[in-house]
Amino acid sequence: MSLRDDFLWGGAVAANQYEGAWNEDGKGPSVPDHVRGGTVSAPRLWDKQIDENVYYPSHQAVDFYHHYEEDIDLMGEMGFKCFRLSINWSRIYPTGMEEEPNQKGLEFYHKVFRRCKENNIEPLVTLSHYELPWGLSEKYNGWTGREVIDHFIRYAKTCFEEYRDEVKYWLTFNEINVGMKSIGRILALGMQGKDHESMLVMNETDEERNDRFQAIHHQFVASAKAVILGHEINPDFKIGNMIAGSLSYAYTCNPEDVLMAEDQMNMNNFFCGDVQVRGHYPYYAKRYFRDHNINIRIEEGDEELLKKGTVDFYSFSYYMSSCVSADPEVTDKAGGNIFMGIKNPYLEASDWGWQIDPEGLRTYLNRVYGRYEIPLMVVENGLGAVDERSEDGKFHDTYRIDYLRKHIKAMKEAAEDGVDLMGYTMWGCVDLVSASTGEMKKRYGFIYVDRDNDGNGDFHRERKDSFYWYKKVIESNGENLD
Ligand code: BGP
Repeated sequence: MSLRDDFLWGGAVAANQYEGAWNEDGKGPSVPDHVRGGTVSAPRLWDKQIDENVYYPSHQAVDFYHHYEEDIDLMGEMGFKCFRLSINWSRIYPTGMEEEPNQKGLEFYHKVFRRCKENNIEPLVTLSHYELPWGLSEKYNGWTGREVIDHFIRYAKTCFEEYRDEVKYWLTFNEINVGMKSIGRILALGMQGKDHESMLVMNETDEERNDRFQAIHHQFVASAKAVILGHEINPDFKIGNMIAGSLSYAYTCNPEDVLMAEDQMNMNNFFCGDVQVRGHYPYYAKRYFRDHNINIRIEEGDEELLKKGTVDFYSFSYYMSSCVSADPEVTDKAGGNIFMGIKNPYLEASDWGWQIDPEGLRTYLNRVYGRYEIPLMVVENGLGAVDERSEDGKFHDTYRIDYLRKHIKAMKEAAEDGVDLMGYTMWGCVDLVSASTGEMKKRYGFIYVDRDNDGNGDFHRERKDSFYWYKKVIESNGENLD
């Protein structure tokens, strides 16, 4: 057997894309509640004031808030061992700044975790999945303000104490390395830009870039403090980081391309892991900061915290790979949500242009494990596709099964290679709102939800073919992939 007996099979979601009930039972607005729907060609815009006449996909999402029992039971039916979800920070602290938590918010997650337990499912909780309370974003320009660290730690402490006996596995920040790109300004860092600006902001001034790196530093410190605190509250906690897995290939064997690919791997992928696993900024940060005129304030004690607050395991999302080229003539771009590059002629792509690369997952797992030698977990992977109902009334999503099968095979190979792999949670196990485009049309799930891009539908759930397939995969611990 190539996978551990206690391998954590399951699925993953994020509160803002899944829960809905955006202003129920005392929840305050969060950054994504201010972001409109969009498409690949019409990027999502964000509004400072929520406009009653505008449709915001996160407001109802797919209504897990009122469907949690049914959803978790369906996950149980598939045999899930693990369910990755995020706690919506503004459900617990509505503006992020209250002294006392919102009891109704706390109670909701107790109910969720109890239901998981009844189904023998271990929760894996992300504390912050692009869900900064709007109040903090407004007051401090998001994570630019050092004060946000204290607000985050108060929230983390509440969660750790409250769910001490219900949750063992935690992640601090979802895809923390998204902040390494200007694209992460609003969603990952809660930094305010111009009203009605695209969420995928690509341009920034030098000063804005400096603020962005300051904000990332604050997240590093917050993450380290949370790890230290979590271990004090319950020494059995396993607390991980979460990286948007980005794999860059040199487009040719021209040494310039190779060097460029190395550089991208460092800056897009390894930078944050190096801080969170090794406990200090990587050697190449110095030159990058110098070359880009970046000067951040690292306060006394920060370095000590980074050193002490290293993570127990490394988790990541993996959807695609892309190429880089030093040749200005090579311009054929591949699609993607964050780290987009040049098209790879050897790969096919999804309907959204994301290049499908299962072998790349094996490469990635080996490279990361070789670098850090701590347990790894794939906490997001999957295929966003248009699902059409067949004439027999069912969803025959063979393309999704095919995608997952190849990635699971690659993951098993990596485990055979010797990589210490804890588990796999497929992204969007129940259809949910897309983060990059805000669409419902882009579906990932084993479970279909009746909801469309414009907010029509009654939220009822249906099993797709992949549901039955994944059940067999889990039952056989990954041996039966047919
Ligand atoms: C990751 C995010 C998720 C998720 C996923 C798929 O970057 O952590 O929140 O949405 O990408 O992306 P999309 O929803 O844009 O298809």
